[in-house]
Amino acid sequence: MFQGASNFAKGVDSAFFFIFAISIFFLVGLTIVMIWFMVHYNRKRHPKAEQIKDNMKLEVTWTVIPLIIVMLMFYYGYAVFKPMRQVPDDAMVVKVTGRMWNWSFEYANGKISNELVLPVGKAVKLNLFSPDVIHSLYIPAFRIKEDMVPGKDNYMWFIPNIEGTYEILCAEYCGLRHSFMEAKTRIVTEEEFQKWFAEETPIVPEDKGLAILQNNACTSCHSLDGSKLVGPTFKGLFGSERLVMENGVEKTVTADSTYIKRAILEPDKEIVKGFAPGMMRAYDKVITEDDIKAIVAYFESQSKLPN
Ligand SMILES: [Cu+2]
Repeated sequence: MFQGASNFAKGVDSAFFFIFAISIFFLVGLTIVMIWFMVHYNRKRHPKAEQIKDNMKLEVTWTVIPLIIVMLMFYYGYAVFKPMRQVPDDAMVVKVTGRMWNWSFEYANGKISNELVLPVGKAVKLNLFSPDVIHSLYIPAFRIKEDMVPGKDNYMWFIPNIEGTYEILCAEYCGLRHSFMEAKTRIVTEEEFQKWFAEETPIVPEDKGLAILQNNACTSCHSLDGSKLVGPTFKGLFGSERLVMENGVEKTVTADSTYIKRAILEPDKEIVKGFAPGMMRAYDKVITEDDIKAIVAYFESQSKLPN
């Protein structure tokens, strides 16, 4: 028997098909009645219009039956929804950050990953966090979706039932690169998970800056290869001359460490010509002084590479 990819999959599908079947029944039923009325009561057969008033039996019937139907729909929906909000005590907790525009998953041991790796058959609670706008964590195969509202804590939980790789999407339109905001969840055996969990994510010292850029989704808008995305590319940034607009005045600045720091902390102060203002939020509460040093060091190291 089909068990579904998560503990909620079957329940959600049943509630959906229940409502779907009722909708199909009424679509077909109402269409038939409509056509029958059109034929039966057309002007040729009934040239004189007639006012029909009060039919207690009929009115009670068409009030009570729909009431029962919508209450049944409510019951099925609620019966499936309720356990989704009751997290078992032994659930493993993972903090999920959804930002413009990527996902990261932080485990109890501090491990941060761009992929949600979970052991099969174990309950997991995802604490949902958004630092910028509303996102929505959606795992279609598991039939779960929950909004992530900045400033409001939210969560979801589930038990993955079948090993495999499943898609994670953002289901709330969150800006230009919303459709690129995807990740994968990999459901593995307990042993594989423990092995992965204990592994350190290697961060090479030279790449610390790049890791910070990637973890904060900077590279979702600023390409590394020279292509134009939402913001100017990072390629060849360090030491280059940039034409920027400050308060409507054009000027040239050199992309040195102070410029890079300004661009991170006050992104709207100077806008590189050809790009729109208001596209990037200030990162003053997210990226620390040390992070900025690492980022600058990364850009500097890149500028020394042969083209
Ligand atoms: Cu989003």
